[in-house]
Amino acid sequence: DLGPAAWLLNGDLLPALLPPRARDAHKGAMGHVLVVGGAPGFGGAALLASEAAARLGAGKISLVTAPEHVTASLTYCPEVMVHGLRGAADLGELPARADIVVVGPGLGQGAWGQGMLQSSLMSGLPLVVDADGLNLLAGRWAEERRDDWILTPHPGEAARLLGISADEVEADRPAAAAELQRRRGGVIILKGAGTLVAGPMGVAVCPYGNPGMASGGMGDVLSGILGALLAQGVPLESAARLGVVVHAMAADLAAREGGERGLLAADLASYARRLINPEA
Ligand code: NPW
Ligand code: AMP
Ligand code: MG
Repeated sequence: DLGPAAWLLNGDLLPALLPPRARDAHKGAMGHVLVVGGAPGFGGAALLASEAAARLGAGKISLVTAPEHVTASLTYCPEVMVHGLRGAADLGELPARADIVVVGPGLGQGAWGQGMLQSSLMSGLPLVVDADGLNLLAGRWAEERRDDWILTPHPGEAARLLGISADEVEADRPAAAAELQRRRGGVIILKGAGTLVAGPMGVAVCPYGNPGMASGGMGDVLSGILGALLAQGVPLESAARLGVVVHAMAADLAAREGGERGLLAADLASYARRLINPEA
């Protein structure tokens, strides 16, 4: 048994997955992304995801974060509607107004994060689950399975979800990605050099990306990119493939200009924007 074959993703073909904007487009028709994360100490993660969602063309972005991060978030990215909430009980109508939820960047695994994940799961919306959202899925939500979510584990998070070591994940990445997809449904993005996208269409590998991406916040940007593509109507597995390629190719463009060392997660969004606007 050779295990799941991995198809090579081709960056030239993928921007065609994102339809051109109608002349009469308006922000209400371009999708509303709700980003949930940013527990105390991790405010940057959810902010990076929100900024990336804005740069990738989402019509509106709402960010739910810890109250202490509100002022800095508004200063950094005023296009984002920032809600500093003390707990999930204060979410109110926010999920009902959104089209898609990105939950997990900097979420933490305490009571605040658990309540936020529970509400996100109950929203009925398609989800992108990353970072601490995945760590919580590995524990309290071990049986949770969806067809309308994208999970974005790095090898450490994949190991927690599978109950094995990160070395074992790395020893057979296509098998780990396929097994996660079998258990959890939806689309699995197994990150790291040669990111894999496992979904109903099979397992695909991303040939782009570089070691400059080995720095904090890079994964949080990917989750925001995915949220924006889903909000604009790209189907789940296509959004996963397109998002992974745009994220990695953006990092390659950024590294070509400034080098790999010192590449920042926040550098990616402007390059990703160029990639999804090939006419620019
Ligand atoms: P090691 O270290 O080699 O033993 P964690 P996190 C492994 C937030 N952030 N190949 C690694 O193994 C996130 O959003 C906030 C192999 C280690 O065991 C989360 O909410 C930021 N192994 C929270 O912090 C910026 C690999 O995984 C473990 C691997 C914690 O997330 C940073 C490390 O992962 C961050 O995004 C690979 N390629 N990659 C902010 N600015 O606010 C990882 N591992 O323990 O899940 O910690 O990813 O930092
Ligand atoms: P995270 O660990 O969640 O911040 O995610 C890191 C992001 O950077 C993922 O999208 C990885 O695929 C990417 N990345 C990290 N290191 C490399 C590498 N050496 N080559 C290619 N991509 C990488
Ligand atoms: Mg991460």
